[in-house]
Amino acid sequence: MATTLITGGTVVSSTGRAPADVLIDGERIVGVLEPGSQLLGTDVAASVDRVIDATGKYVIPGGIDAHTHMELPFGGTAAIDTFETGTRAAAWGGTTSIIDFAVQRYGERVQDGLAAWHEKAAGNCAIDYGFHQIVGGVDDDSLAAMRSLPDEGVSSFKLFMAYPGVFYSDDAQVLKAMQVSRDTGMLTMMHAENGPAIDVLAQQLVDQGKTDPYYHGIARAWEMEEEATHRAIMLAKLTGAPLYVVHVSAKQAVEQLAWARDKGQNVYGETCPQYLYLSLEEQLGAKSGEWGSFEGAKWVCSTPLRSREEGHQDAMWQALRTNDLQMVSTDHCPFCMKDQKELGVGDFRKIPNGIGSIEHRMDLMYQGVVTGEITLERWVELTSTTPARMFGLYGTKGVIQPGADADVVVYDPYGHTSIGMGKTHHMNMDHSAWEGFEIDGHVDTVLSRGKVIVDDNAYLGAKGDGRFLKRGLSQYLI
Ligand code: DUC
Ligand code: ZN
Ligand code: ZN
Repeated sequence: MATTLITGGTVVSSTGRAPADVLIDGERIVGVLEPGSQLLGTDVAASVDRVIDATGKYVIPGGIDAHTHMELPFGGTAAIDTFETGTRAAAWGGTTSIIDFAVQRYGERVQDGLAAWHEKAAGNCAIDYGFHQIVGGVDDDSLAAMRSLPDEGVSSFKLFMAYPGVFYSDDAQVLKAMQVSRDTGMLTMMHAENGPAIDVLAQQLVDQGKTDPYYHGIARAWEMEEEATHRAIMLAKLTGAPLYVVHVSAKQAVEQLAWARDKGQNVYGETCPQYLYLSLEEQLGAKSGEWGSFEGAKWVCSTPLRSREEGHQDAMWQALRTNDLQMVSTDHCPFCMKDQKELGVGDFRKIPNGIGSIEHRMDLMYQGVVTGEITLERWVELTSTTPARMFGLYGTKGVIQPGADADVVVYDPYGHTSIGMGKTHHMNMDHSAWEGFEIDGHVDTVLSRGKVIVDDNAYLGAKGDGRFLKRGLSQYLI
């Protein structure tokens, strides 16, 4: 087994930073050493197989993106990143583990949905991967099947209060699924938007001829997110289920989470880079290029982008600082403009919902360190350590310490990353929602279980490097 020493860098954890050398043996970290790496009188650097010079750089635990949708069937098409392309792009961006969503729909068996996701991913991933289970059809069979998911290493499931006729669960179904969550310790992940009300508003807008992508965000008003978040909280309170609200974008939804947490309820929330940096106003103003006003389709996702004037983006950053939100995931769900997003020309309801960001999450969140929105330690906590703790991976992932997997990123704070179209990103899309973003930092080297998979702007990994992560229960259960 090869030994590696990462030397000269500053090791950053969720609780502090210090100059230290990281010793790796095979797939594991075996030591975090004083700089200079003398161990029992031996010069460690002279005796290892490989030395990685991290002088002037940060050494952080690999990113964990706990919300991705490779190949998700949606709106008559499917998310364009496969497990192969999406996880490779993740690696480029310093993410070394993902948790994707296996899908069960009405009339289908939960076991079959999970098996299908194993088949898509196995042998194809560049980095380690786990699954949550989407339960899109809550009935007696699926409720019974859900109880054995923790034994399969799937310790969380997602329900949708949106998308009637597709993934939607009504309150009775949510209540029953949350009872399973309470009994098993599985985390209930909630897409909290009032889908039936949104569908009425969307129909009325289309009837008025308001069909541009921008109206997607008007139909999915923040009141719909606030209301559904509150309802999810109350159903979780009633049942005693641990609740994790995904892709929070409305400041009023954060207020609901903070209110419940202040009362001692076990609820958590994530936001995504798009809700920190992008806005409804910019989506409205996007009229460049070949797509004209349809350009806004690049930023159609759900929950939608929110108004900057109303202060949602500032509220998300604040909540990340105050721990009213605990994590940042991407909700990576990429669709090309050609043949995919363009299905919604003339009717925003037909635009497949989703943005691709898996490659940029670590960089985009580091930009928050540069601008002073969050600290360096909080960057690591939001993108790696808390995801590991929240989703039953901590110790193996999310931390640089002896015994942990050697998933390590060497990040150069003096480097630079320009985000452009296809030429500069590695996701499978024909565009980028992040085009034009400039990052004051750069992912230099990425190790996945001890193997260097990205170094000096070159991809050195291989399809099939990644293994399935059998997850334990969340550390956040009480
Ligand atoms: N939101 C998206 O933007 N895409 C897929 C599903 C979801 O909830
Ligand atoms: Zn969702
Ligand atoms: Zn999602």
